[in-house]
Parts: sequence; structure tokens; C-alpha cells
Amino acid sequence: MSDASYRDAIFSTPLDKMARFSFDETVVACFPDMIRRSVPGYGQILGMLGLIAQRHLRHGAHVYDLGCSLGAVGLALAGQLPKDAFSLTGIDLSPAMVERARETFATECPDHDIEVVEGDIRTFDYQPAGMIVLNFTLQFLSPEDRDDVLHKLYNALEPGGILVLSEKIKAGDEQDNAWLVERYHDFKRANGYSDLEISQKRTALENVLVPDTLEAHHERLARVGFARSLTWFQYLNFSSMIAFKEK
Ligand code: GEK
Repeated sequence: MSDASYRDAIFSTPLDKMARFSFDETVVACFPDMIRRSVPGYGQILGMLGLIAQRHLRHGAHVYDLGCSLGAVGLALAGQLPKDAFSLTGIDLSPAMVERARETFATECPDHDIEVVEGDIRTFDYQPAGMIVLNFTLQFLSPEDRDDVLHKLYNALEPGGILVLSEKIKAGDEQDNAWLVERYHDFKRANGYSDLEISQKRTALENVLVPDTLEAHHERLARVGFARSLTWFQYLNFSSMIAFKEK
């Protein structure tokens, strides 16, 4: 069994002092299991990225995958597009994630032009790109940093370029939000997480992952320059949007 298939049991025993959630080696070892059991629609979103790229990406254009973790977005694109269709830079702050992602690309798709950089997406010097993906990453930035980063990304996109933004979201209405969160916890329970794991993870993520409403996301996308954005996917309180830079 490879490391990548370790089961996520990080929050399965009572922890005295709840540490803030961080993307360290413990998380890396069980990350694929964690994200599939914790993010409704994760697989479906990845599966659509190649189809979206086939429709919108100029042949040979550059793609950024921000907060690439173990490289799932790059792998999804490499699985659906030939090697000359695109080049990709994955960026992640976590050295443990970057190391593993590099190994994975070298083994799984050595012929594709994919690099992984250890860096901060808030300060990265972006080159022109045809597609930028933030798959569950913007949510980890402080609300103040979100506008700045998206503004930079808008500027880096070529005319006709697209930004795909997947996020955990909250509903504007308190009652609706409570329903979504409760059903999300049912989803996690059905995927084998205990009540203790669910509540401890929730505490660890408090103030680390601060969700916005879909409305706030679309307003921000418009504010930084995107003429058009739409929500193309939602499963409970998890969603994916696409924003288009005019040609
Ligand atoms: C996937 N996209 O599998 N700069 C760079 N990376 C960051 C920053 C930052 N400022 N802040 C957080 N990260 C992936 C999943 S996970 C989502 C993305 C999750 C990184 C962090 O190190 C982690 O690897 C990633 O963003 C978020 O499609 O765990 O729910």
C-alpha cells in the first residue's frame, strides 16, 4: 500500500489542545483519502476541468494550479489533454505537499510540461496564463488577502482566459446554512467519520477556513475585473465557479 492511500484518522482520538489545522506531513500522508471523504463533489469537479480546458484553453497556453497540494488538478488535466496542449505550474506553501506532488508528476505524467513550486500564491510573480485554478485554496487566505490575489490573477490572465474557483461556501440565510452544514456532517458520517472527528476538525478549521457566500464570491470576481462569472457546480456547501476574462 502506498503512503497516498493512508486513511485519515487525524481527529479520531481526543486531542487535549486543538491545534490549528496545518498542511504538514501527517496531513500529506492521508490527504487523498481526507479530501475525497470530506469534500462533496471533489472527484466530479476534477473530472470536469479537462472538459472545460478543452473548450476554453488556447492550444499550448499556460495553466496555474494554486494551492496544488498533491497535484490532483495537474493530473486531471494531463489525463484528459495531450502534452502539447498546455504547460502547468502548481504552487503550494507546504514543502511536504510540493515534494510529493513533484514525485507524482515524475511518475504519472513525465512527458507533460508540469512544474511544482514551493511558494505563496499571495506574493507569486505570475506570468501570462490561459487558465488559473483555485481548487479549495482561496478559502484558506484571510478575507483581506482574497481581493488582492484575485486582482493579480485577473491581470495575469490572457484575454479570453478563465479562472476556476472551487470553495466551501456558506448560505446567506442562517436557517439554510444550518441545514447545509448538518447535511454536510451527515455526508461525513456516511463516509466513516465519527462525531468526535467531525467536531474536532471543525474546531481546528475555525478561523483557518473562513467561507464566503456565493454572492460575495461573484461580487468579488466582478470587483477585480471579471465581466462574467457563474456557478457551475454545487453539492451541499461546496461549490465551483468559473470567471471569464473578456477577449
Ligand atoms: C486539490 N487544490 O487537491 N500559498 C500557497 N498555497 C497555499 C496557501 C498560500 N498562501 N495557503 C494554503 N495553501 C487541491 C486542494 S487544499 C484544500 C487544495 C483542502 C495550500 C495548502 O498548503 C494546501 O495544500 C492547499 O492550499 C489547500 O485539488 O485541504 O481543503
